[in-house]
Amino acid sequence: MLKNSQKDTIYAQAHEAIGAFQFDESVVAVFPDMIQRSVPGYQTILTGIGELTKQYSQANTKLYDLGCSLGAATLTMRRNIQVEGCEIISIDNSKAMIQRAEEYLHAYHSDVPVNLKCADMTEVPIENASVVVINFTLQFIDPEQRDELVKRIYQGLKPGGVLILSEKIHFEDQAIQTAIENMHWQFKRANGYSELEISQKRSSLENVLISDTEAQHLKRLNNAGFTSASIWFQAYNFASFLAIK
Ligand code: GEK
Repeated sequence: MLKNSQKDTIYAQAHEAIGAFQFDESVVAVFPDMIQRSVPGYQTILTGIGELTKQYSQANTKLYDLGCSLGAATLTMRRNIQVEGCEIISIDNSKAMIQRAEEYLHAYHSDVPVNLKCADMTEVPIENASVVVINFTLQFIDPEQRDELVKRIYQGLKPGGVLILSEKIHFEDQAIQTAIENMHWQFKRANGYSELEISQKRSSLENVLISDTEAQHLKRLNNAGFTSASIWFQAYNFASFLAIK
């Protein structure tokens, strides 16, 4: 588990214009605090990723953490591998994230090699994989590129391998969408975010975080070839899917 760094106050003051959200140095500095106070169930999902890594990592294979940020999922995967000859490949396209992730990962000892790369996850080859994690990052990828990426992951997985995909989701039914979105905002208020922070963050994520519904995710997973796919955890509008090859 990553230690809390600085408190996230990025949107605490009124901004004259809200630019599109970027994973730059100011976000990196507050990231562990930001994600814990914004994503309900984040810690439980990390614990689940560890459990699933224990169950599904296969000897002499690769494990991927795509959109790794500071490496929280990488750390829990690394701690839970119980077979020989594994390597973790962790990818993020923000240089500032990868630099800080290096420091976090080196702070703990492990015999499992981690290959941290600053790259676009849509361009990274996936091969000989037993576990692929995308923890809250597919939502930032151009929707037109999502099917292809999930297909390539399916093809790069060994039989019995898994994709663990966590995402913010939305609901077709407008009344349900409103109710659950309100619960998420209440979660943020309870974690100390003000109305101004919530609304400015919301504007900055518009057109940057493009969510799908549960049905869209399951259809994409099935079309890619995964016959077994289901949500294994959900807290409000944040869900994690398990797909088994
Ligand atoms: C965690 N998984 O703590 N290629 C690679 N990385 C990308 C791309 C891309 N095309 N687009 C965005 N990113 C982490 C949390 S955060 C989720 C993931 C959030 C990266 C981006 O730089 C950022 O670090 C990450 O995806 C999303 O378990 O902030 O809501």
